[in-house]
Amino acid sequence: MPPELTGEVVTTHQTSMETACAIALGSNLGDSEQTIETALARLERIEGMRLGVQADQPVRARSQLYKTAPVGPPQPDYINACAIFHTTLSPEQVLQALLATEASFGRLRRERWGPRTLDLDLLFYGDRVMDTSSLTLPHPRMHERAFVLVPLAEIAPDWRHPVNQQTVKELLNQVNTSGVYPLVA
Ligand code: A4P
Ligand code: MG
Repeated sequence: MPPELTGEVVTTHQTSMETACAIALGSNLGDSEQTIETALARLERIEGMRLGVQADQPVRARSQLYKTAPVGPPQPDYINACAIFHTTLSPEQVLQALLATEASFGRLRRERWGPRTLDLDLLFYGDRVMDTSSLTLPHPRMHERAFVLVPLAEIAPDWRHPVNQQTVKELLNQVNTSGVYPLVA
């Protein structure tokens, strides 16, 4: 495993310094595979963001890439992936980092759920539950989306959703995963 994919294993989602957060990446415009790899590299370079491992899960901190059928209006297939970062940033600062990274790929917001060069969603920030005009945690639609749960279950199967108390693996068992395939290089 490359060194950047390893990290110390923390015993809780929240240490005095860092909080584990789960991020979903999606793209269906342009060279989506390259976009997701570059986006991960850019996120790693942000001060206070460290690609890490999930509590008690000394496994890869990023999933493989998946090809997924689009949810929403007709549009090209997506490439999706998930990653876990350990961060010293606040939830709002993580969101700003995600929005800035989306913008760095030239994303323009048009149609809701429409095609995009890069979509970055904050799924979990530790066990934080919040709902403000700019940020809802956990992400409000993550629990019903196979294109999120399949990659997330690969790297964080036992992370418990702080609202419905089900693990990612349990949530995955309740959704239809047809249309979500590992991308074979
Ligand atoms: N926002 C609030 N909470 C969060 C959060 N937890 N994470 C706010 C990220 N953003 C959050 O997001 C709009 C605003 O949501 C942000 O400015 C932030 O303040 P957006 O990304 O501009 O809107 P959107 O993505 O067009 O809409 P939405 O509802 O977030 O779309 P989703 O849910 O992200 O779905 N099909 C496949 N197969 N794969 C996909 O990745 N993605 C979508 C987009 C649709 N269909 C897909 C996929
Ligand atoms: Mg989004």
